[in-house]
Amino acid sequence: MASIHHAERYVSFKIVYCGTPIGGKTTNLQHVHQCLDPETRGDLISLATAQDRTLFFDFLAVEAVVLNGYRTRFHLYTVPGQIVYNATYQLVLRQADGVVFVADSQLDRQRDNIHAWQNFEANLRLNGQNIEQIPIVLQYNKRDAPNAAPVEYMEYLLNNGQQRHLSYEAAASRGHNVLTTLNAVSHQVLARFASRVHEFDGPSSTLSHDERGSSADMSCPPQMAQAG
Ligand SMILES: Nc1nc2c(ncn2[C@@H]2O[C@H](COP(=O)(O)OP(=O)(O)OP(=O)(O)O)[C@@H](O)[C@H]2O)c(=O)[nH]1
Ligand SMILES: [Mg+2]
Repeated sequence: MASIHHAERYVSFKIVYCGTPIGGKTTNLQHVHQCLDPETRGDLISLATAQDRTLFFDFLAVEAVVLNGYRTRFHLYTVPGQIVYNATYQLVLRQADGVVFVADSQLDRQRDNIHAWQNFEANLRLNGQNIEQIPIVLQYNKRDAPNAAPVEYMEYLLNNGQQRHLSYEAAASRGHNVLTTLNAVSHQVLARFASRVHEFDGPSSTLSHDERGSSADMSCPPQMAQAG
């Protein structure tokens, strides 16, 4: 849930990377960490098993646009993919302001993608949220894999509800479309915040109408810009 810190003059939001086990959630955060100016991001905190599977979660804080004197800070988390850690998954997902669902494009992972989506929906529900209430962006990762399924097929499997989500093709290990995905979900989170800002005991009175919806993208330095 968005929280407003008047003394330090910033608003923080929670964005959670869910998705298919070993689909590339941690790789997304690693790229964001590597790519952004250290002035605008904190350290990447990762708790992983010896096999590099996420044990609890990864965490990275990034700063973005300024809303009328208030900085915006996005707290990025990944959930653990292994089903034995589902209690942790649910806890990390609690009160998320936005979600990136990272699906694995490889043809033999499509069943796992569907199970992961069902598990995501179930965990949202157990937390008292649902997919209609929260900004969700889909990322079809590992597009570089030789056995990548057609995007139309993945859309049919995963993005077939009444409410269509934005979706991006990505290759997180090369950085392709990692920031594009993050910017898309943060735009949606800011837009939703702007529409509900009256509910907060926050800087609403100091935000003019235009400024509430304003946003600027997080971007890579020029030498990494092509990675997106
Ligand atoms: N070919 C390819 N491999 C990728 C890509 N993104 C991630 N990987 C690889 O996929 C494996 C799993 O990546 P992680 O980022 O650890 O996946 P995860 O979703 O965090 O995994 P869990 O936390 O264990 O569920 C690693 O070997 C990555 O290098 C990609 O775009 N293309
Ligand atoms: Mg991980």
